Amino acid sequence: MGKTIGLSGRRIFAAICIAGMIAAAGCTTPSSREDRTGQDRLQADILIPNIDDDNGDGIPDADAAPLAVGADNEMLQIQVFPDRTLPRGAMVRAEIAEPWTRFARAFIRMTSPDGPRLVPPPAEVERTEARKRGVVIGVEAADFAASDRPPTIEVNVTFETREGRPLHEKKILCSVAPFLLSSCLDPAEYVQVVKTKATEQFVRNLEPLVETAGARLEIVANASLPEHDIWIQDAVEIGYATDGERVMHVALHGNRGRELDAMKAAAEIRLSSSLVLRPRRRETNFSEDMNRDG
Ligand SMILES: [Ca+2]
Ligand SMILES: [Ca+2]
Repeated sequence: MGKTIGLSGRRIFAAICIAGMIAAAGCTTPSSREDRTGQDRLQADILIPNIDDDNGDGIPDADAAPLAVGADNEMLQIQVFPDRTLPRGAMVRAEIAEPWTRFARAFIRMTSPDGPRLVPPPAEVERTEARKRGVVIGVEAADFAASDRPPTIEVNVTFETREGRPLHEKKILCSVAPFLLSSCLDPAEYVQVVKTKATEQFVRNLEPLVETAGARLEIVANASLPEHDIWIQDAVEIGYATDGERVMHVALHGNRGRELDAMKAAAEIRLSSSLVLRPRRRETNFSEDMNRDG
């Protein structure tokens, strides 16, 4: 019926440590992303899925056109240096390899009078920029890994002549941060509870108890909600993701197709740009987590 949401400093620290270990094991640091060697060295970075709403338009960022350069923390910008001076008119492609093709996007950073912007590939290489700063590839994930989608995204970057003759290829590897389930042992920041005719008295009784515990009660109510669609833990699964530096609160969208799922999705994306939702395929069953989440 209710769900507690919170993330203690200790758990954030633990999450950062875990992600930090991943980064140390297989990822470059931001300052080492520059690849000036000209060799086909593999690069890797950690992506937090870009399913939040940094521009507040109510649409997860990965489902819309890319935001202004620098406005979206979940869009990694990775420099790639061609191994030689490129001929006039050279093009660059950036393609997401399977099985992530439909679940990630790659863009090319281009200059414009209004400042840099990210455009879909292919694009003509800006040779002066490329000599100074390389070609910058924007990469974002649109979902977490799944049983048929390992947590590594491969981006194939190809430089070619204007006529399409390949000149040089590079691969970029990006790790996708895992979804980490929140624990019911975390101190609660707020408690979500569904209020219908069936739960009115329960919600009334709960409110002072939640306040005494130092948390806030968030009542989910809507006239269109069926009286017995009251189990919030079936409608949303809460957790977080981290790249070792940042922690993003994540709420997975319920997959029952019930009214409460959709209502929670709309409410959460309005509530906060750091609390995000995305419909999930029925590969996990939130109901099975009930006993763990409370
Ligand atoms: Ca974002
Ligand atoms: Ca958005």
